[in-house]
Amino acid sequence: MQPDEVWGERWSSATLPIAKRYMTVATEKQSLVCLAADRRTMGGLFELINEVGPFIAALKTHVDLIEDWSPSEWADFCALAHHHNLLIFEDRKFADIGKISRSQMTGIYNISAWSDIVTAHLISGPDVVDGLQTAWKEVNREGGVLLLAQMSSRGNLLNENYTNTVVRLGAVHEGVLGFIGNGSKPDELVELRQKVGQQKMIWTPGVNREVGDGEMGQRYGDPYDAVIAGSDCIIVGSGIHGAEHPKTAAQSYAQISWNALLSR
Ligand code: 5BU
Repeated sequence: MQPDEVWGERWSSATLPIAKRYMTVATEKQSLVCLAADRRTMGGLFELINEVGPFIAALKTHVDLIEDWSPSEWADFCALAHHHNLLIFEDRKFADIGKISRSQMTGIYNISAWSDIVTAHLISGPDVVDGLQTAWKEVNREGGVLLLAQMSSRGNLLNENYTNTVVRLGAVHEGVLGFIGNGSKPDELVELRQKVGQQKMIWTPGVNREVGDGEMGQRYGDPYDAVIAGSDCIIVGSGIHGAEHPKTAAQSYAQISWNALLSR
């Protein structure tokens, strides 16, 4: 199957190269799964990617979680991710003014050098996106920003008004790959998709086959329902890395998400 057949308007109206890259990889691997690789050691990360790499399309990192992080091991880790044809997504949730966000893409972790996607809050205004895009341009790389339009955690302060503003500003910004939506609430996702339209992506954390409340205010919705409601990528963490058999779990999330996309 070719990506344009599977993704329809999302493919034909995508403007960012990274959007097409994601859709191509997801089609090749028949998986709409982004693994939230929340492991605290480099060894743990390597082990996880070696196990589930073939069944996921993207890898979401929190680089500042890793206790034994070093630039050289991180370079090896990124090479392994590329070997598995994975997009690398640093969930940094940038929120500062444009020029500081741009600088925060460098620094000790040098995020602009290896990330394909990053998250940002739009609380400081749209210049945060320009700052992040400038950082990628400065190292001759292309990337895309996912704006937090919703969150999966209970009691979050991203109310409907705020969501609407983020979508209105983000939908017309060419540096924006799409939006983070709340994977735990399919009804909210349907509404978000209506607001976003067909062009931009919606990626959703808060997804687990065991629906309900998670640890410390996290909430989970069903992976199939999330894709049917309009999610283009299910972000799954503990559903995979916390499973008894991460490989089997990853295969299962891949299959569910792919079937849901085909039905959609
Ligand atoms: P979990 O183990 O599937 O609950 O992991 C979820 C991941 O998604 C974790 O890395 C969070 O930082 C991330 N996340 C989230 O859970 N909810 C959100 O609204 C956003 C990110 Br934005």
